[in-house]
Amino acid sequence: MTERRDEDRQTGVAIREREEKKVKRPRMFRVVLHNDDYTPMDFVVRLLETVFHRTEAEATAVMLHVHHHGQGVAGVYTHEIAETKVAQVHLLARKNDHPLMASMEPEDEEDAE
Ligand code: TYC
Repeated sequence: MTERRDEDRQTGVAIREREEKKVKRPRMFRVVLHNDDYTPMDFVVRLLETVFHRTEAEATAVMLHVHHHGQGVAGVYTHEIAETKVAQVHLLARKNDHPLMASMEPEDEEDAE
């Protein structure tokens, strides 16, 4: 929303605008894991299970995808949750002395990168 005209400042219109905004679904963000040569495969699988609630089969498939293609999607979340997941990955990785990297990107094509 940009500028609002005088008649839009009337109470009824303002309330309707807010109600319409409330039901819009939030922008979603992909949390991306990046490959490296040092993080153990088993660590990445356990992390996908614990942080991203993947089953062992899903976690293994995502880990192998990242290993072979350079990066892969761990999960899709709202902005704040995605930020938290990225921070959790980095915290867990550093605590275990692994260089594992994660990032987030908007799911929508229009505002991507
Ligand atoms: N390439 C790593 C290895 O061979 C495994 C790995 C997978 C690392 C996924 C990071 O996000 C990653 N041990």
